[in-house]
Amino acid sequence: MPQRGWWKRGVIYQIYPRSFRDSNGDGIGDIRGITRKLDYLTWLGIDAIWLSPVNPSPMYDFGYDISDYYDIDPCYGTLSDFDELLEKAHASGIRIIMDLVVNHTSHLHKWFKDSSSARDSRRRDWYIWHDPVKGREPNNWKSAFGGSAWEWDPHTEQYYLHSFLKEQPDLNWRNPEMRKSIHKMMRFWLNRGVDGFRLDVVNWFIKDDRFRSNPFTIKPLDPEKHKYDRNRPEVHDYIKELRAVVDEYDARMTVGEVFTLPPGNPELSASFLGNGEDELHMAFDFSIMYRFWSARRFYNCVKRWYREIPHSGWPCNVQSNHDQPRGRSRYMGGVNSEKRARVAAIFLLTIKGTPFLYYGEELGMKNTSLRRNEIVDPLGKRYWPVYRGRDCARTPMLWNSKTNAGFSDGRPWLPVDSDYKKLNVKAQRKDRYSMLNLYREMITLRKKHPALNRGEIIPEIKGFKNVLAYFRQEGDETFFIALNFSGKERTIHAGERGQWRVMLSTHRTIREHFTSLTMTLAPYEATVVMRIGEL
Ligand code: TEU
Ligand code: CA
Repeated sequence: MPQRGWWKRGVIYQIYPRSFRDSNGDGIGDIRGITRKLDYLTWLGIDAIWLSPVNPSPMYDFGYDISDYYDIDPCYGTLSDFDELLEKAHASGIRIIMDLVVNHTSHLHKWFKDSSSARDSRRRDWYIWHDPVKGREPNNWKSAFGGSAWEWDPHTEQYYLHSFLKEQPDLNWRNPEMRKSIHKMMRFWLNRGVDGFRLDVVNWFIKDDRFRSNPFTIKPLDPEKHKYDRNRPEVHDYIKELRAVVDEYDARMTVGEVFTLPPGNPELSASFLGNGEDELHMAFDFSIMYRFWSARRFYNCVKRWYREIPHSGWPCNVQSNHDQPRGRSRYMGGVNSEKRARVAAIFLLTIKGTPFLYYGEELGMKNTSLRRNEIVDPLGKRYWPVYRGRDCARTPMLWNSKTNAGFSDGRPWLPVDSDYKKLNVKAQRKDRYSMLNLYREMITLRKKHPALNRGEIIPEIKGFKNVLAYFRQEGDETFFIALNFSGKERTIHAGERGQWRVMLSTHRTIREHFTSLTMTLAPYEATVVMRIGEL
């Protein structure tokens, strides 16, 4: 199904495979489970699935520690299950994006086994080894998951670097042979038909070649803290190499996770697009995920984000993923949390750039509250109760009101959210005014109208009195989107003339016509109108 640029028009849906649908009752979501739910995804109208890692893994970090890049973990199925998913998804017009986790492997990967077997092993230099300095760790680099980033290997008497768990040793991207193996592995999946990759922590691949210690600072969010172990400028040479591999194939895409502290760095994220054509197709900027609920703040985020995107590059937008609390909970609306989530949904699906949805977001799923003994995420286990980790946003998808919300016939690996009786796919499909149907309607409208997917965005009200309004335009199509982030009624006026009609709204059930863009928005109203003629 080649069609270049499909990813600019499409909506991408992230599936955390452990939690989507379990087909064999072992409590763990799997590939066959996803294949069975393709009907649902087709109905919803998404264009592609980004699948969090499904390769073999000892699961210290639930798949983000890969021990074999060429296979599928038995708990998720087999290679032929994967091929079946690919084939059936493609037949329904849905593309598959794999997670490419290549900053590190599992410590059980055969490359690391070889590398750590002896100082003169063939793959010694595929990982990052260092002698002690003054009898200690070579420098002050810290693991993102706590403690020093260096682990002592008593067998070969050197330290190895791990930016995450010690079970996730970092690959040495400066080694050309290692890179060739990654490229070969990418071709293996591209030849099988996958439509692209999401690159895990792409800004961490390259470390300082002199292993200088990071500047000492007591400010927890100081970017200087990671001056030498992340965001090294040389990384771009290797991203260009990687892009060239993907470009050997038709209509494939890449999206990079650019993870920084402080969170969200639009300039850095955009730098991974290169000149717009020679690095990644898209990169995440997480700024919005860390902003409090406010029209002005949201506006400023996207404004800065668009400003950084190179002329021939393309933005993508995201509000939730498997590492962050669920959007609906983050917006902290209390009794209005669902209303806020609806405004956020229309915002995400109408601003310029490819939207990424996280499974369950379309139902308005919230964080699940978990007890200490239910936590399995290594981060949550380590930092409880100060930080409870990421499990709260990884609980099973809610399909219906039956046992385990229809996720599994066995005991789910994480508890099912207690809201499931009301908040589930089956109930929401039937309810015309549900969150799910709002997402579906908006996705359908977005697909139908070029102005809403690839059109220019022209801001009109930039957060004044907590209202955001903008036009989207392409050819002779013009849309006007008005979002009331506040809990109060707001009357707005936009100067544009013409005849307009309501196409979608969280509040207006009648397809009203307007002859001027003066309207009173209900609290938390989100309305999309289209120009239907001249005045
Ligand atoms: O995430 C990168 C990352 O830095 C986050 O794990 C972050 O530190 C954490 O969420 C705290 O908010 C990627 C993956 O998305 C994540 O799931 C993996 O655990 C990590 O890389 C290692 O592969
Ligand atoms: Ca299973």
